Order: sequence, then structure tokens, then C-alpha cells
Amino acid sequence: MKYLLICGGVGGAKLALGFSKAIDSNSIDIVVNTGDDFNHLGLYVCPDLDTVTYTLSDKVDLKKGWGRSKESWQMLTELDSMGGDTWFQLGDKDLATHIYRTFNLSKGKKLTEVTKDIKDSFGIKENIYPMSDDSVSTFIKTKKDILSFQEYFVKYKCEPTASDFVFKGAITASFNKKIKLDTYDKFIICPSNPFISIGPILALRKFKDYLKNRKKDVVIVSPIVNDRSIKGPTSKIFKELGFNSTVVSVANYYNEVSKNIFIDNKDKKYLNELNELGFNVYLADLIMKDIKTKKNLADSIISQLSES
Ligand code: FO1
Repeated sequence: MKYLLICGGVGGAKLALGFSKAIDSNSIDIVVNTGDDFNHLGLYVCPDLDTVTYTLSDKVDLKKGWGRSKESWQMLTELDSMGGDTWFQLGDKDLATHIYRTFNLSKGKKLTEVTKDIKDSFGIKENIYPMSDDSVSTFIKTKKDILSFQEYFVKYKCEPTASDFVFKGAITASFNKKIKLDTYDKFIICPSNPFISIGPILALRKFKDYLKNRKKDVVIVSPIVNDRSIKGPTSKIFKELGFNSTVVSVANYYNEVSKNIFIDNKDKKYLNELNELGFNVYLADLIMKDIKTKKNLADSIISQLSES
């Protein structure tokens, strides 16, 4: 069985790590959101690609979920003393990744190639692919303004009320051509934010259409547990858009591309409602607090899908 993990940042990376501990590296590939990517201080920063890379190589800051562990911040301190822009925190080790990427992109390499070079240098065997080599940028429409992703997420800490999402460039961007979709048996939508992490990937029309045709092989892992986001603003955004913050809303969001959902054991009360909507429902413990629970979740997904 071969799996394509469809992945945003922190939540998706945790499940990808679980899979990497549960199954042979040839059996999983990971496609990652690049809608969060942006130019900052002259550097090309790809937060979700880096979160997945650092997580899979056990080099992530586990407390924050992003950035490097045992990080130092000398550059940022110096920049601050010059009155430079420090709202987006770039650690010294992390900086090397952005410099390496920016330099190689400027030499004409594709993001896919640079991502492979970086993940190889971190000793990662699994393939990690950016969703596209073309630029796609997420913007959040709020009551007052249209914000770029990192302004919304980091500068304003997800506080503005979101009313819509724009994935600039998605109409013309191509889904990563290195990813041979027919080679996968199952497509796992990781427990990342549906709107801002998975949304940009599904905004790539051909990929979404492909998933629609493979609907029975597409499996959602809910980012909502016990009516709350596992992490981040998923629950807040569902409510702002007028939906309940429940696994039912997650299922409805992905309704066009999947009829299979993993929900947490704490959400058993929604089983009947999901079944009535035509969903095959799988139960598991979705909270991944350490390496054991990450692997356990991957094991549970693999075994339940092999039985179905
Ligand atoms: N998230 C924050 O909340 N604050 C930061 O200053 C910040 C810096 C940062 C630097 C590099 C990187 O790869 C990620 C970083 N993140 C930061 C995380 C990132 O903004 C988000 O986790 C993702 O874009 C959402 O998936």
C-alpha cells in the first residue's frame, strides 16, 4: 500500500512523522502546502516545508511545533538593535535553510529540487514535495482588510475575523509534476487546517479533480477533536464562517473529495450523523502528544484502512 500524505504545517508534520515510524519510507510520499511561503528580509521562507523537514528529522522545536530545536537567536537580537523587522522570528539555525533555499532558487533551481536537497541533507528518506513549483500565495479576507498569510497568522496572531480565503496564483499553478498520482493507493488528508493549510493544495484544480475521481481512496484525519482545534485557528475559523466547530463540519468541508473520515474516540457522538451523510467513519486517538501517540495513530490508520 502506498500513501500520499497531504500536509500543512505542524499537525500534518506530526502525522507524517508517525507514518515515517510506522511504515517503510518507500510507502509514503508527502505533499506540502506552499501557500504560506513568502519573501521576508530578502529570503524565501517556506514554513510548512521546513516544519515537515525539521519534524521528520527530529530537529524541530517540539514546544512550538515549528523552527529548530536548541535554536539560538543572535541574528534576530542584532537585527532588533538596528530597528529591523523582527515580528517573524528567524532563528540562527533556521536561517541557514532560508539562505540555502533563496540562493539556489536564485540560481534557477526549482523549489522541488531545493526541497529535496534540504531534506536529503537532514537525512530524511521519505519524499517531501512542495505542492507546486509555481507561486501560490494565501490571503485572508477579514472584516477590515485583506491580509497576507503570515501577517494574519504571526503578526496579528489569527485575531482578525476571517471571512474568506484567496489563493493567488492557484488558477494557473500546476500541481507538482514529480508526484505520480496513479501510484498511490490512499490519499491521507492530514489533520492540518482545512482552510489555510489544505485549502491551497485543493485550490490546484487538477489535483482536486483527481481526488474527486478517487474519492473512495481519500481519507480525512480530523483536525477537530471534542469540538476544538487540536492546534491553531481551525475551530475559530469554522465559527467565524458560520459553521459549528465539529467533525461534521470538517466532513462537510471535504465532502467533494472524500467520504472517509478518522475522528477521535471522544467524538463518537457524531458517528450516526456522519454515517447519514454517507461517510465511512473510523475511530482513533487523534491527539499526538509524543512519538508513541504519533506512531500509534499512523498504525491505527494503516491497519483500519487495510481492513476496509
Ligand atoms: N510562527 C509564529 O507563530 N511566529 C513566528 O515568528 C514564526 C516564525 C517562523 C519561522 C520559520 C518557520 O519555518 C516558521 C515560522 N512560524 C512562526 C510558523 C509558521 O508561520 C506557521 O506555523 C505556518 O506558516 C502555518 O502552518
